[in-house]
Amino acid sequence: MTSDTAISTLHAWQALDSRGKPTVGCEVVLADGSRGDATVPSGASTGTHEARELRDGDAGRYAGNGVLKAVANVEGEIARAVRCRDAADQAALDRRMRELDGTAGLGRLGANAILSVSVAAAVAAARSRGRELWEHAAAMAGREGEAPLLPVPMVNIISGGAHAGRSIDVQDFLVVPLGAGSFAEAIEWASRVREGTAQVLAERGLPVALVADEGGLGPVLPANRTALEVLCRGIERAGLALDGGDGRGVGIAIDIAATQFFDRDGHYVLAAEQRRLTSAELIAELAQWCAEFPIVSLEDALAEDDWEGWPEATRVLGSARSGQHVQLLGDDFFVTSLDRLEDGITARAANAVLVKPNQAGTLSDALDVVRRAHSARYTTVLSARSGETEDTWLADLAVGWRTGQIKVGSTMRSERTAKWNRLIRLESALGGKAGYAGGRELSRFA
Ligand code: 2PG
Ligand code: MG
Repeated sequence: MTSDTAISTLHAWQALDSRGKPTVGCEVVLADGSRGDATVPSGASTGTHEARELRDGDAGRYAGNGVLKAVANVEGEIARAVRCRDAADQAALDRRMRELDGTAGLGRLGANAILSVSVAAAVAAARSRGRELWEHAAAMAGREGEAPLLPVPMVNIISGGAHAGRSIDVQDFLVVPLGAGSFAEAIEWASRVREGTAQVLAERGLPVALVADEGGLGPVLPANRTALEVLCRGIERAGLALDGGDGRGVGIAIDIAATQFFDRDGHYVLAAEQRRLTSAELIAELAQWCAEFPIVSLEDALAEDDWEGWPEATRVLGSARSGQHVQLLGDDFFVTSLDRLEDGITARAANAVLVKPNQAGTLSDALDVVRRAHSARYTTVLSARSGETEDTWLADLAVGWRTGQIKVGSTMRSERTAKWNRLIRLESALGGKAGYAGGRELSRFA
């Protein structure tokens, strides 16, 4: 007998992401008629080791970025392989697709194709059972009985690097509203900081050339540290306090995205400042920043394969803020890969993992990374990509999987606000039933 949640049909299409680049959309229909759909994101500063998107490569349409081959794979090979399989058994479904692809990076069928099915199946299974997606995600993680947990947001204010025409080398400067008492209040604080920072930039005559890819400010700045100074003044302008270690103020998170400016002979090239640094020199520079500014999290402080530097960076920078814990977050370094995380744990490299489902290629693989991270006392930040859609499944995963933190971009642009709004709505609907991770989350295992 087929179960209600057996997959009956898959339908896929080529959608557009927030950069106007094609991405895969997919709908899964189950035996009981329940439907779930999903569109998948795409990065600009991608790590070498992440799962592979399949793009058409013909220069004629969308400059080769079309995803019609991936769409055809969903409706052809993948549909044939998963038909009649149980959408409620996420692990088995994802395993089947991984076997079918047969490559480590899922590049044959496309990680974009596979993830779209993985997520759409979860959405359909949740609907079939009359559950919210976060509840289904909690069940998937074996945490059904626990209170849902709203994550602390890490919110983009200033961008450089690959997200803003490389006006500065460092990619993203974000705020973590440590002292806010709820998710909604944290977003309100971040929104005020964005406005305050825009005012400070305007007063200093620093032109904001563009709204960056994730909705942050993309100013032309003379040096990377100028962004930190301006951000601090922006926080104060917003009437908020810089984090002083008591958890009441606003902390700064930086995505250095160091892979992006690491050259072949092993140097970190700060083009905006015409400087070339060794790994040790970059660590020293960042330690200086941590001593001067209220930095609570450093993402990709070093390049993706700088395995010598990462343990040192973790040792030095993890406590570079006079006794305060600093989160050392691996993005391109871990690429949401269990194997790389294991190596990192063994090497004592980093103390936190950025989790991007499309780096892994399936929901189950991403969930395995969250679980392993927590068991090794690494904190987790669920993250959107710089190329996103209006879809909101990421917000539900953060709550159900209890990742504790989430990074989605700035407080404007609909593909960003869609996720914040989903979390605000969940917080309001769940009321006292839900917890809010709060600012202590970043140092929960320290
Ligand atoms: C990152 C992400 C999101 P991208 O580097 O953390 O900010 O960017 O999606 O371009 O990799
Ligand atoms: Mg990053």
